[in-house]
Amino acid sequence: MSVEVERKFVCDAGMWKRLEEIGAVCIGQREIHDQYFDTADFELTLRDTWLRKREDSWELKCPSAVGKTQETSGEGLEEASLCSRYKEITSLPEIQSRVKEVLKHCAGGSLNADTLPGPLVTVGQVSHEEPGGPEGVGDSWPGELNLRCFAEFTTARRSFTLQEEGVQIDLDQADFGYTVGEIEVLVQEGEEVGSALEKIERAARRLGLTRNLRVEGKMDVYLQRFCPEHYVKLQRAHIL
Ligand code: TPP
Repeated sequence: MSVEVERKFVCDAGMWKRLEEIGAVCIGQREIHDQYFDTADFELTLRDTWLRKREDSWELKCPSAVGKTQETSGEGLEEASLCSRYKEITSLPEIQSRVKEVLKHCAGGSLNADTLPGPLVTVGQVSHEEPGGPEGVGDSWPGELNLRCFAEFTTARRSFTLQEEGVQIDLDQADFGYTVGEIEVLVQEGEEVGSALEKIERAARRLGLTRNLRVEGKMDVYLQRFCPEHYVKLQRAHIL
């Protein structure tokens, strides 16, 4: 399983030119439609667990302990504090079991995950329970877990690579009027994160980015605008 180490940055009007100057290669551009899901009490996101449907695929981002010990001292400290790291899970059965696990541990949780149905496969409007069967591709499963969509937006993304560094740089323009950049390195779980932080720091320096700046992600801005009460709760929980 891979862990995504990333640093967000302010994407100003000069960024395209700077990317070109440092030899970044454009590797594509696409529109991404995201729907984020949680319970009515936000039991997932308050545990820093982010379930989304991106186009037609389910993804779960959850905290990773990768490299935490390396952050307590040393030169990488500043870069480490600017970078987030999340496990990204894309296998639907694994996503479903992790989500159930998180909900099971929620105090006063609205459901008993032990009695939840197994993977579901939807055929037309009819859902069939298929324990151990093919991957649950039907979209009735979020409802079965009392999950509903709380955020939905589309992002125009342009991706670049700095091949010699092994980093990807994404410039994201969300349809609710927010633009942000991300420098990203994928690390295999269990691998050390120090070299990823160094790569990100080198790329950031080459892009002329100011240090010490925590930049808001798309979700920070979306929640501030459209779910301000939940945003405050996430801030109090030190998740955003
Ligand atoms: N943004 C920052 C700067 N810090 C965080 N801890 C989070 C977001 C929490 N978080 C982790 S994964 C996630 C969120 C909101 C879902 C969105 O991830 P993001 O990397 O913003 O979007 P992507 O690049 O995957 O489209």
